[in-house]
Amino acid sequence: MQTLYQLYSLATPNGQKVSILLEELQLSYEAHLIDISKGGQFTPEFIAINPNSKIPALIDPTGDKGKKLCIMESGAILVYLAEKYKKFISPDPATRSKELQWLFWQMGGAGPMFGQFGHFTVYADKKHDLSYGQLRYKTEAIRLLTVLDTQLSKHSYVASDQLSIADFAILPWITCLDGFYHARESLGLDQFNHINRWCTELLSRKGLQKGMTICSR
Ligand SMILES: N[C@@H](CCC(=O)N[C@@H](CS)C(=O)NCC(=O)O)C(=O)O
Repeated sequence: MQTLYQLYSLATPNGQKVSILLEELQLSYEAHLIDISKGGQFTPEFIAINPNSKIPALIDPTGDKGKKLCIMESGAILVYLAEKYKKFISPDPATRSKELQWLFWQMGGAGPMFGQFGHFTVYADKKHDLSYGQLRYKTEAIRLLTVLDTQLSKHSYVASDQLSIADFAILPWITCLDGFYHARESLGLDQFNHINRWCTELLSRKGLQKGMTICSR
C-alpha cells in the first residue's frame, strides 16, 4: 500500500524545499497549512508533531517499524525521503558527501543569514535603528551568493553534475530573495550568471513548480 504522508507547512523557503521533494518524488501526501502569522505553530496538536514549533514537519504514518514517525527540520526531512526512495541523493560516498555539505551549507549558513537579511530589510519594526543589521546581513548574503555562483560555475548543479536534495534546499532561498524580500537590485542578483542559469533550469521543472505553491496562504 502506498504511504500517505502528512505535510505540515507553509510556502516559505523551508516549507517549499520539502513540498518540492514530495512532488519530484511523486509521492502521495496531504498538505496542512500552518499559518505561523496566526500562531498555528504553537498549538498543542502541532507541538506534538514538532516540539520546536517551526514549519515544516512531516509524518510518515508507518515510518517507525509500522508506527508513525514525526520528522522535524527541513534538512532531515529531505535526507529521510531521499534515502528512503534512493533518489536525489547519490549512492557514491564522495558525491553524497558533497551533496550533504551543500545541504548543511544551506541549513547552517544561507538559510539563517538570508532569513536575517529579510528580517532586517523587510519585516523588522522600523522604529528601531536597523542600519547595522541591514549592512551585516546584506554583506553576508552577497558573500554567500558569490560562493554559490562560483560553485555553480564548476558543474550543472550545486554539488555535482547530478541534481540532488541540495539543489531543492537552496533554490527556494534564492527565489525568496527576489520574491518575498524584493532584493534583486540591492543584492545585485542579475550579476550572478551561474545562479541565474541554474534557477532558470530548475524552475522549468513541473514538480518543482508545483512544490513551490503547496501551502500558499
Ligand atoms: N531549521 C528549521 C527552520 C524552520 C523555520 O525557521 N521555520 C519558520 C518558517 S520559514 C517558522 O516556522 N517560523 C515560525 C516561528 O519562528 O515562530 C528547518 O529548516 O526546518
